[in-house]
Parts: sequence; C-alpha cells; structure tokens
Amino acid sequence: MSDLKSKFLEVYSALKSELLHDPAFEFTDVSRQWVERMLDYNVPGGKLNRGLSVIDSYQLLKDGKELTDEEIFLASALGWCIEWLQAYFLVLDDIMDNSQTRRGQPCWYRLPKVGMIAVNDGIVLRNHIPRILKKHFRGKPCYVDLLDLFNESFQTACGQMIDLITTLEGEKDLSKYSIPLHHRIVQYKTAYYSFYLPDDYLDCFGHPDVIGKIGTDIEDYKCSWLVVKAMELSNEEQKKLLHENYGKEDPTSVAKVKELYNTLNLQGVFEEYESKSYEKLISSIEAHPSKAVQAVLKSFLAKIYKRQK
Ligand code: GPP
Ligand code: MG
Ligand code: MG
Ligand code: MG
Repeated sequence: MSDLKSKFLEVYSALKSELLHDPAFEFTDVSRQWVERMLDYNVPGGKLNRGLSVIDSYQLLKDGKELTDEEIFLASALGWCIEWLQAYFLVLDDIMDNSQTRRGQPCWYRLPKVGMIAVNDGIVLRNHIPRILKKHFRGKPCYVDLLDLFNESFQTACGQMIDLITTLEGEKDLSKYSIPLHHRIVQYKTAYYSFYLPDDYLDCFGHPDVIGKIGTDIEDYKCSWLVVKAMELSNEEQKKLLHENYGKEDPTSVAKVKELYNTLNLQGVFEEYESKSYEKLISSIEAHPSKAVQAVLKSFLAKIYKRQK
C-alpha cells in the first residue's frame, strides 16, 4: 500500500474514534459498537479515489511544495468527509435500486440485523460530516465555505430523483430514453459531488468480482447510456426485443438484453466514445491558464480513463 494511502487510513481511525466519543451523544456500549461496525462496513472499503484526490490536489496546487503533517491531516480529514458523503449516498442508493452487493460484500441493508435501520444509518453518516468539520475546521477562515460545500447535496438528490422517476416514463415508452435525458440524469446524480462519469458501462460489462457490485440497471429499467445507445442502433426487431425484455427481473430477459448489447457491439461503441471524450477533455484542460490546475484535472482524468472498476 502506498505511504499516502496508509496515512490516509490512519486518519480514518482517528476520525472514527472521535465520532465514537462525540460528547453530543451519550453512547452506550451497544450503540457505540453499532456505529463502529456500520462505519467500518460502509466508509473505508471503496477505491478512495475521491478522498485521496483531495490530498493529491492540495499538493499539486501548492506547486509541489512539501505538505506539513498538519496540512496532510487536514486534507485527509476533508478527503474523508467526501468518503462519508459517498457512503451516505450509496447506503441509501442501494436500497432504492434494490441492489445485492457493493464493494464486494452484501449491501448494508441486506444484512438480516440491519434492514431498514440502514435508512437511519445513512442519515447518521450524513450528520457525521458537520461533526468532523466542527472539530477540525471551526475557527478557520474556510469553515463557512466548507459547511456550505458539504451542505450542497440538493443537485445530487434531484439527480437521484430523476434517475428514479424516469423509469416510470420508460416503462410506458422505452423510446423516451435519449442521450440528452441520460446526460441530465448523470450530470445531477454524480457530477456535482464528484465528476461527470457514471458507471453505466461497468454496471453491465464490469466483472462483479472487480467492481464489487452486481449491476441492476437492466432490471431496474434505468435510463442508462447502454440502453439509449442500443435503442439508437437497433432495427425494428431488436427494438421489439428490448421492449419485451428490458426492466424485467428474470435472468433470461436480462441475458437477452445483454446479448443484444453484444450483437450491437456496445463495448466497441463505448470505447470509441471514451477515447473521443478523453481527447476532448485533454484539449480543454490544456487550454486552462494555470499549470497547477491543469495538473489537478489531469490527475483526476487519469484515475477514471479506461478504468475497470
Ligand atoms: C448512484 O448512482 C447515485 C448516487 C451516488 C446519488 C445518490 C443520491 C442520494 C440522494 C441517495 P448509481 O445507482 O448508478 O450507482 P451504482 O451503479 O454504483 O449503484
Ligand atoms: Mg445504484
Ligand atoms: Mg441509483
Ligand atoms: Mg450505476
């Protein structure tokens, strides 16, 4: 493990310990153990791309000047706030999407002793963020801006809403799904809190052992990039197959949809789209006046281009 990542994980333990001894709540052993287990299950097990990027970006924006231990700690704490936010979104999203697995284990709400307690756990995760900020940033000039930033999940919630309610329209008429509609959904549900790159492609073509989750977009009737492209490229007969099998729970229908995706070579279509987007992004980044900002953006792009998970 890289030195940076192990330092980052040490900060997780420190923040967790503070939250488990937060004087604002009178913990009992049972409630403390619940929160500890819930945090360990949901917060640190992802790729940590978003969290680690905070430290990387800070470093790059300081033009490579060495960060002090204090600066590394604070950047890590902020990085963890994003990971906490991500955990909050995912715990709730998995319930809404009726998903089975996440990060290589059953979704939290799928554990027999958890169930719908997961809804409140999501809210607890969300509320940990201002506790972390208060403890470490109160009194600093950036405190208000940070509170403001982490309060801003309005767009994400609206994106989640349209991701969910669009399926009601799709069920009536699959041909309502289009690239502009898909763009609008992913812009709001993921771009505002991370970056514009949904994982629709991996939902279908990613290997569950690698991506750590089993895709549900086909079963859930989602307006995913793949179904939109499939509708664009299908002849009448193939469109009929989609109409008959998209949005069905049974594995035979799902397999038929995936087979059509293969016949239409959607993997190839996606790869082409991905490399074209990459070229476009690189030129926009290189047009930015600041070399440091260019470096930050390129480091983000490198993390997601041709990713497998
Ligand atoms: C995940 O999209 C959606 C979010 C992270 C936003 C959730 C917002 C809330 C207000 C709960 P997805 O369902 O396509 O992700 P995945 O494919 O990983 O399940
Ligand atoms: Mg989901
Ligand atoms: Mg979802
Ligand atoms: Mg998805």
